[in-house]
Order: sequence, then C-alpha cells, then structure tokens
Amino acid sequence: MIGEWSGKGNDPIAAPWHHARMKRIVAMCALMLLACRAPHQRHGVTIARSGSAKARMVVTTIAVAVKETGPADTVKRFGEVYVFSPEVFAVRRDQPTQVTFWSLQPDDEHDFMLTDPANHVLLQTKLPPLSKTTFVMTFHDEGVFPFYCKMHQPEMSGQIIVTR
Ligand SMILES: [Cu+2]
Repeated sequence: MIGEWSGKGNDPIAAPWHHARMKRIVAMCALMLLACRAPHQRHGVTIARSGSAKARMVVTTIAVAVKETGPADTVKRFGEVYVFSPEVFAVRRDQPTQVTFWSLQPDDEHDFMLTDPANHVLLQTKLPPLSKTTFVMTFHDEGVFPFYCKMHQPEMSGQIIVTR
C-alpha cells in the first residue's frame, strides 16, 4: 500500500488522490490513538484519564535526600532518594477512584508503573517535574497491586490494596 503511492510523489495529477490517502491514514492513526486513550480493562482494572469517581487519593513525590539540600553524606552514599507519599493506600473494589500524582520536584522526573499481584504491568506513565497526573482507576479484583517509580529503585515503591 505504502509503495503504491510513494512512487507518485512528484506527479501533480496524483496529488489529490495522494492527499485523500494521507487523510485516510491520518484518520486511522487518530482512531487508533483514541482507542488507546479510551478506558481499558486489563488484568482486573479499568484505567481512564478522567471520569466521575467515588473516592479520591493524592499521591505526592517527596524528596528525602537530594543534592540541593542534602543531607550531603546520604546523597554521597546512596544518591538522591525519593519516596511516594503515601506509599500504601487502600481502594474499594469496583469503586472508581481518582488518583492524582503530584510531582513536587522542579528538576527531577519520576514515573509510575502499576502492576497486578502477578507482576503484569497495568500502567506505565511519566510524572514530569511540577505536574499533576490524574487517573480514574477501578479495580475489579481484590489484592495487593504494587507500584514503582522505575527511576528511583528500590526506595520509590508502594502498594495499592484493593479491598471489599
Ligand atoms: Cu522517582
């Protein structure tokens, strides 16, 4: 398909047809993107970027030891250390819960990776400096769902406990 129209790049007569084909490809990509952004259920959880929620959680990123403010000996020994706060929180099964991550550091990126109890990855996202990132999560299975900032391991880790 691609080879079919790539040969006609310089042909002015082919241009409108070429344009229509481009538009169709762009539309298809847009549709695929939309499908990715739509709420999806994997391994017992539905995750959306927005929507109504019955409960709310705010998870901040805390700098425990950083090069700007120290303690210098700690940074020297372990590097910069951050934690999620809270590191453990509970949500109710089947209750849409808005979870907002506040990345409080002006100069350090974080990320968030959520897995199911069997360590299948459910969600991976960046938490850019000085940003709020919100999801509406609805867990359909009880259990302990670990999460991580992959950039700051092992200390920046936590668990969502899904309860009845
Ligand atoms: Cu981090």
